[in-house]
Amino acid sequence: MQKYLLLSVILYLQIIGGHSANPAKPSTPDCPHCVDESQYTNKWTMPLLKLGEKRYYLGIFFKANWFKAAQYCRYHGMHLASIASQEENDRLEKHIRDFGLGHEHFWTSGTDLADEGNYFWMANGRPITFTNWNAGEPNNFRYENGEEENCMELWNRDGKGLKWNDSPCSFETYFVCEVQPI
Ligand SMILES: [Ca+2]
Ligand SMILES: [Ca+2]
Repeated sequence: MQKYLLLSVILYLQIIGGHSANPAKPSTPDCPHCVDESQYTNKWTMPLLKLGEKRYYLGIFFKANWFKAAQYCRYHGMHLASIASQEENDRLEKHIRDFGLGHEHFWTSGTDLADEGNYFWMANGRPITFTNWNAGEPNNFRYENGEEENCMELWNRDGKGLKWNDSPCSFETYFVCEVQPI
């Protein structure tokens, strides 16, 4: 009996120790984009980027079509990103540019797959209110294989910054995941 009691105490101490061995790392002047993950430690183990009130994960280690990018975000408890305001747009754009990836394409959760011409954010189901489309977009370009453009990406097409463009959902590129506010 004593043996079991001792075992229980050891297990208990290991559990307590496990929690305290993983302290939060809040933002500091040296690491302005570090995230205080204390309340997320158990759910998100990925390096999150804090910009304003939102937390993102930049998918830049592999390129994926829109669906696989969305799947990757979901697998890690997130969604492809939504952009609700100029501030969110500017913060994200600045970070991607500062990261040296301003020339790349990034998937967001914007799509008109359900209803051509009516874009909404798959991340939260909300219609798009703030917009940042590039000139002439979304143009729903139709390709030779019949595929049209139904998924929204950020792309610096003509040196005007990371504007929005509708692109074929099968296109493989980088992506931005976001943590949904609790
Ligand atoms: Ca379309
Ligand atoms: Ca387009």
